Amino acid sequence: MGHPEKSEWLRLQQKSQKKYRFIVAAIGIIVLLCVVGGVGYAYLMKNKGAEINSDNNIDVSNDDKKSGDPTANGQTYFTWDKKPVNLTITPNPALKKAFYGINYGPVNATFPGCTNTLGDVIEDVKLISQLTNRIRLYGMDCHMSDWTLEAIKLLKLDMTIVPTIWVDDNDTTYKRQHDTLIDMVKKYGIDNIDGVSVGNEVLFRKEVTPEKLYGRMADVRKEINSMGFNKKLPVFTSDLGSNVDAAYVAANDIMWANVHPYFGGVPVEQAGQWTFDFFNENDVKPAKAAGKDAIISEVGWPTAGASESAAVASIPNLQTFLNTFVCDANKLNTKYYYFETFDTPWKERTWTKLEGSWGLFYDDRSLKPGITIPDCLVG
Ligand SMILES: *[C@@H]1O[C@H](CO)[C@@H](O)[C@H](O)[C@H]1NC(C)=O
Ligand SMILES: *[C@@H]1O[C@H](CO)[C@@H](O)[C@H](O)[C@H]1NC(C)=O
Ligand SMILES: CC(=O)N[C@H]1CO[C@H](CO)[C@@H](O)[C@@H]1O
Repeated sequence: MGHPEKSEWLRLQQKSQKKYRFIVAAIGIIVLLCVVGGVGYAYLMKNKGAEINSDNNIDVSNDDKKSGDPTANGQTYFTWDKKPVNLTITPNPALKKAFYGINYGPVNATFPGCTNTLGDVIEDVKLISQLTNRIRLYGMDCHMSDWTLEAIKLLKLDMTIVPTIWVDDNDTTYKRQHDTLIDMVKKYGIDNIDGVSVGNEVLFRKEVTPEKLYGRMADVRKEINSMGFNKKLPVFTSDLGSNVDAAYVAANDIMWANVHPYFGGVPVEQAGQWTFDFFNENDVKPAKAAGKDAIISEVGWPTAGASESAAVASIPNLQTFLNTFVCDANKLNTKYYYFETFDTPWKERTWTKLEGSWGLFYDDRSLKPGITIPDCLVG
């Protein structure tokens, strides 16, 4: 297939710049932009001049006070629309534990708004636990990661997370995210953490230099691994699967690659095979040569939004992608985090319909109509 990665890179890069100019000009807000399916939890600061209270950054939820003591008995948790949460998981026969891992962005968890609740995260984790044992998260703000660990604990699940210290071009963001991660690790330990990602697609967005990012990764690795835990926590970043060079391989304990057949403009019938080929060539090979593991940090298919040449967003196409990727990946022992659990209306509001439409579920936790989760169990 030649070198699709190079043209993909250029195309996405140009798209990103166009979009950036448009948003800044049209809306006049600060948007730290990321364009690929793996739009992370960028921070949308509607009011540039606003003072952001440092307490609010960490202590934002209406549920925080109610859940001060997570071990308290008889505690009732509520979702944002005030529904009480029942900690018993009622199995949904439509859901199968077929995914190696899945990407999860809680609703209403967009800093500094943070109107999400622990109750929402518990409801989400009840659902996600029927699809996989592994969750990848995009940031530390709005309690999205520590509450996921809290939910796993409250529900007594054997699940793990990969939290991300979100990195953009603002050192304040990094410090806040970093400190929240360290606090979380102190509070919960690392038994339920598989590794820490420092940034997602930061190199693609060129928000910090590779040297600065790799330096931060080394610092975080040293910091956590000197805290006396009984296992070593891998530290890495995640970036486009095409964005790999020797320094990248050297800096990562594990290679995490976002691989998006959709942005490759691949027709859905070929998208599964394309993903395996692309990942093997660009990521597994260099990782293996360095004696390291490689994991697809994002792979998925959108159900609405603009087509990308031969790649068309629709629910039937999502089903085709699930049918041609998930069980084959499990058979091949390819490790992947499916992108993603829920639609993200905030991304649609901020960017495009396409960005917000990658969920298996709508944001109200209903499975998209006509979607059948493949039935091929993974451990
Ligand atoms: C929670 O749900 C379970 C299963 O549906 C039910 O048996 C139990 O009574 C519920 N608990 C509460 C407190 O509503
Ligand atoms: C960086 O982020 C903080 C809030 O997290 C904000 O107060 C500050 O203005 C930002 N700096 C820049 C240069 O955008
Ligand atoms: C309080 C709040 O922001 N609630 C929002 C949470 O997310 C749902 C689903 O996207 C919205 O409908 C709510 O308005």
